[in-house]
Amino acid sequence: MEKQKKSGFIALVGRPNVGKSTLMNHLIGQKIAITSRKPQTTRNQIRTVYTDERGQAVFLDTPGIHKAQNRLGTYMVEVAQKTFSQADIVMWLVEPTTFIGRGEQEIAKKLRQLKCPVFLIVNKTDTVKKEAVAECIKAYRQIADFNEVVAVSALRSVNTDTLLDTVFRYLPYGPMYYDEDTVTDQPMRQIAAEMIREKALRRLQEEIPHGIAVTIEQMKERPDGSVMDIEASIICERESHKGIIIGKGGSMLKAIGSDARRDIEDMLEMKVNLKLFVKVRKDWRDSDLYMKNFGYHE
Ligand code: GDP
Ligand code: K
Ligand code: MG
Repeated sequence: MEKQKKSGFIALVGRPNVGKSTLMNHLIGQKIAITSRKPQTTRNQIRTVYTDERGQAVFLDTPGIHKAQNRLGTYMVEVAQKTFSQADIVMWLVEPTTFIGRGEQEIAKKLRQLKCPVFLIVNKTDTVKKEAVAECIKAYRQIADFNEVVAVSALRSVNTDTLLDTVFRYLPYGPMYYDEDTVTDQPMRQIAAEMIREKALRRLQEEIPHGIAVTIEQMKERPDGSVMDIEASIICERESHKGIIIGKGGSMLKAIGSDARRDIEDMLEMKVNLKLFVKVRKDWRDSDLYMKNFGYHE
């Protein structure tokens, strides 16, 4: 008789830049969620699916819980809270420090209302001494109760196997929600858009705040299957930003495009012909219409 499988949803929460996307990518062994040094890279909820002989773990990456500054901010907080309610396990990722800020207090408050198991995951242990990790755990134990505490380095995949073992110990028996070779439920278009946005954020450094979005206008495979033609627009809030994104003689846009093209080619495993445009849309972050247009909705 075949052994019964386990399955369920694991919500990843934690302040921006703590390494949620990095951890997910390393758990499933490939790049799906984009990562960067800038906070708030992840806007929508991204599901990542890990399957092995034990069953299926579906990870829900969320935007950090933080004070909403505009409509987009409010939306992100709502997504984060919704994720909690769907979870079989909540994993709280933290930096390996004893600093507990207002954001952490907020998360702790939310976690106290949950009935499901909560894990504390201390990430980036490659950057500090063992004692610092122990101190960190002690500090967090004073503000919340945890069913499990695991120290990892998502970047170097240290202890991530232990984390998976722990996850499977807690998951209930259940059905496989996805095919065994599915790694994400994000449509290719959306992943391609996120990859372009990541490259733009990297290249633009601090020059442009979070006021950019990316839309895919066209994504079409040539009939002979040789090339994927993609047309995409980078949307910014100001004319002056447009100039920066395009760069001298188009150099910045070209660099963003070739960075993104390489990643998209890796993902699709085929040649990509990428055309990038830049558009100005004032106040898109406060506009419901544009948010829908950009895919920030269910
Ligand atoms: P998110 O905002 O929580 O999704 O964070 P990201 O996954 O985008 O990571 C933010 C930054 O932290 C990136 O530059 C990562 O490379 C880095 N990072 C993530 N995990 C680790 C880790 O275990 N060790 C170190 N040294 N850096 C990490
Ligand atoms: K980030
Ligand atoms: Mg992220």
